[in-house]
Amino acid sequence: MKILFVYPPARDMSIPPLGIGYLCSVLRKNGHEPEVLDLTANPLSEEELSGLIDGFGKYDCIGISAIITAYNFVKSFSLKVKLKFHNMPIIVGNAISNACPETLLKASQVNIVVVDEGELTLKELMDNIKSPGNLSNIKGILYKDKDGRIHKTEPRERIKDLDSLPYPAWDLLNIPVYMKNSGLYLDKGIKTGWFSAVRGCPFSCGFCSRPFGQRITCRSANSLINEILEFKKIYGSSHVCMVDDEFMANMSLARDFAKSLLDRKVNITWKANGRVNFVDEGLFKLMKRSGCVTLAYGLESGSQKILDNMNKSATVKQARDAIKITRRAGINMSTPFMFGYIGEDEHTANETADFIKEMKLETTSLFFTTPYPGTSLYDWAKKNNRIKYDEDTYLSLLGNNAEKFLVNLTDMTDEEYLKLKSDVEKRMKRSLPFKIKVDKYFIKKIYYIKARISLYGFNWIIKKIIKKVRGFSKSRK
Ligand code: B12
Ligand code: SF4
Repeated sequence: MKILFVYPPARDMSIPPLGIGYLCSVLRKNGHEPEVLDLTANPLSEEELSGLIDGFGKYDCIGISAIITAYNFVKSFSLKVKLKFHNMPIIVGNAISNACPETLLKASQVNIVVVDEGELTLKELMDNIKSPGNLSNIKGILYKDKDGRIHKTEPRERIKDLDSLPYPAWDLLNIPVYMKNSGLYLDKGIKTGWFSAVRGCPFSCGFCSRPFGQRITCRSANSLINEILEFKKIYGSSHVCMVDDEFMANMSLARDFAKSLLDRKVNITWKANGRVNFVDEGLFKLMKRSGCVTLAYGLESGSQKILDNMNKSATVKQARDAIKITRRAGINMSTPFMFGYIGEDEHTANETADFIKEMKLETTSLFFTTPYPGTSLYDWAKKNNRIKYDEDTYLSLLGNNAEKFLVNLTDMTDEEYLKLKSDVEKRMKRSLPFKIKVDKYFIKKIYYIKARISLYGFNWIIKKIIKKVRGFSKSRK
């Protein structure tokens, strides 16, 4: 069967859609013929896209990989496809499926939504795509029957042995485009490869929807390293980005990984997501020796009240200790914070600014808290009438605007809310130590130049200088 995977346009081009990569390799292994249309790596105009859709007759099925920000795209794209190919099955998977599967089936032309992991479910769907009567026997989906009624099948069991999956079909993923846009700044390795080793997360932060649920499954360190080496051989990468939300949730995997990188002399740098309650100085030093350059901690707030409201299962003290230990191990950190969670006020926002100042963090801006469907925060916001739009309008507004103020979850007026955010950010900028300001500017510049040289060769810098000199002399004439 021929399936076309569509990856919607998104603003961030730093990580390729690994989920599609896995699905393609599993389908290929089973005799199907997947292709990928990546509208993030290769954006198209409306006309170009319509032109392409005209040629969709050669596919047996269209699969869209969408997170909630692609809600609007899924609606308009599925309509365009159905207007030309009325009987074309359209399947959607990825995080949108946990967020609003029924709404999506009702509001769009999508036929089937695949929940959680896609490999086993999609393989079964493709084997049965010509006989829609069998859908009720396929676990892990919601589907619309010919009368428009929605049915939900039994949940699909998780894949037990992730090592048994083939490597993602990198050849279908526009790797060179993502390499150009990845880790241009504070990552040392620059030529990046992306890997997934841990699915699921045991925590229940109120703002987060975990696509793989609470149970954790992991790759083994050796299989992960085999994959990294294979990628390195093909693409010459020298840096690894572990994409998972919670790589450090399995500290023994992190230890095995670091040890094996050293034993097998892999010689790469790497970064991953950490959590302030998964910290161990000995392990971090080992990780550093193995090439770990950055850990990202979603610290979210410097106020214990807000962390508790978020159900973050972490304390400000743990955050403080984690920062100190990570620094002592010589590992860089990225530390995003949120603004405007339930209960945020001047006092809690200032606690966050004080914490950032005390810990000398680089952070100078705060993310708006946006309640995404499928989270307990969203349920709270709906119950308390904080969302001023009907569901369809709200989901459409989420678009690629994740950096926009959409919902006020606090007791402040919107004006007070925006003023407080801006005042606190100004304070954070002012209190940024001079050394960090200089580092931020120069280190970013240096890594940018290093990245370009590593991608385009030394000639890039010569051409750049010649262009600058020409531009300068023209402007003087
Ligand atoms: C890496 C990552 C990113 C990367 C890019 C991701 C990419 N290229 O796919 C970056 C950093 C760019 C990113 C950005 C954002 N992200 Co993000 N991201 C992730 C993260 C941590 C891992 C994704 C991943 O690669 N997983 C590994 C692969 C193997 O799994 P997968 O992609 O889920 O694919 C599997 C299934 O979903 C399914 N599947 C996938 N596609 C398809 C298609 C079909 C047809 C089928 C049948 C099945 C299927 O099968 C695959 C194999 O099992 C997830 C959390 C998570 N654990 O999933 C959040 C997550 C997807 N992100 C999220 C969010 C909110 C965002 C932002 C909006 C954040 C923000 N406020 O700015 C932005 C969006 C920016 C934009 N639109 O440009 C949310 C989505 C919530 C939701 N309900 O939709 C998640 C779930 C985080 C969370 N825990 O809440 N993100
Ligand atoms: S924010 Fe991180 S720790 Fe919290 S539930 Fe989501 S993935 Fe887990």
